Amino acid sequence: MQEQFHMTSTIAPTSQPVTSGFQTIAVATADGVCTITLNRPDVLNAFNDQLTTELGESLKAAERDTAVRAIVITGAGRAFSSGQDLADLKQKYVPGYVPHLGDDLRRRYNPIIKRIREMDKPIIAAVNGVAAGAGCSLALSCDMRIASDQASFIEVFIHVGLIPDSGSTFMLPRLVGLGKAMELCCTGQKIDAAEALRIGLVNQVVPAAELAAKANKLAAQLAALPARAIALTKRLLNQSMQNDLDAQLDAEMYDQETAGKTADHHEGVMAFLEKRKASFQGR
Ligand code: T3D
Repeated sequence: MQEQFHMTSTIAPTSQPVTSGFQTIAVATADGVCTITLNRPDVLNAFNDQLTTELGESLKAAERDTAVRAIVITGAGRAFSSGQDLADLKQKYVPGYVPHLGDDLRRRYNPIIKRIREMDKPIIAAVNGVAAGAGCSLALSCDMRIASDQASFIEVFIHVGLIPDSGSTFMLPRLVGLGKAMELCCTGQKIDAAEALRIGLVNQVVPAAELAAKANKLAAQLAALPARAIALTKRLLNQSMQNDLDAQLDAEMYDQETAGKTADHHEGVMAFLEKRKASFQGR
């Protein structure tokens, strides 16, 4: 019965080569899926200024590109990301220097996290290796996480005398509960992929060799579904974290009114009744 709702993608097959112009990330778009690869493998994809700038720019471009319907973020080499580049900080930490890490977050990290959380398009973290500090936060901020069996997660901030930032104190308790979040943040212990799955930190764990293909398959699946309904669903689920029931029921009412007017809703109903696969247009 549900079979009739299975979709066929009507996204024009497009395949752009890896975008040039970026040095610390690689971006490739094909068939509605934009894959952004953090690309400083020698330092486990640590975030220097250039990487946060390029990541921010690539997300903005993907958000604006109507050919992109889903995004995958992953890392090159053996890590997802080791967080802030500590060598960059060390360069600045000469006697008399007063760090303003709050400014740094406002300027570099927070806009990335907000864009990921607020953008209409679904974003998958394909966590290929260690995700530490702000690298862990980046993975947590995505809408779904697929981890390789080689992945691990560390709220490492405490080991450098910092608090969990880039949204970790927001996302982590919502994903794993307050007590577990407290434990992970205050001990800075590393957890492997199996434990991450057990506590609900990731959606699935796959063999390392299959990670890219599985993440791309899920992203392509999302890209072929009704884009407006996906966008509204993402927003509603995020709003539910702050809303009471009345407010949430109102929000559902409002957004269903919108979804009901889309061509994709009409197509989905017709496809079911005509016992054929739906062909969604993303409008
Ligand atoms: O600026 C602000 O606004 C503050 C914001 C802060 C946000 C944060 O993210 S704070 C947290 C910063 N990150 C860390 O403290 C993590 C540091 N790294 C590690 O603890 C470990 O590297 C890992 C647990 C992630 C992985 O360990 P392991 O044993 O697999 O690898 P490794 O040997 O430690 O690292 C491999 C190389 O990457 C090594 O370089 P080398 O010796 O081969 O030349 C190492 O120095 C380098 N590397 C790893 N992480 C970083 C890094 N270099 C610079 N910054 C890093 N974060």
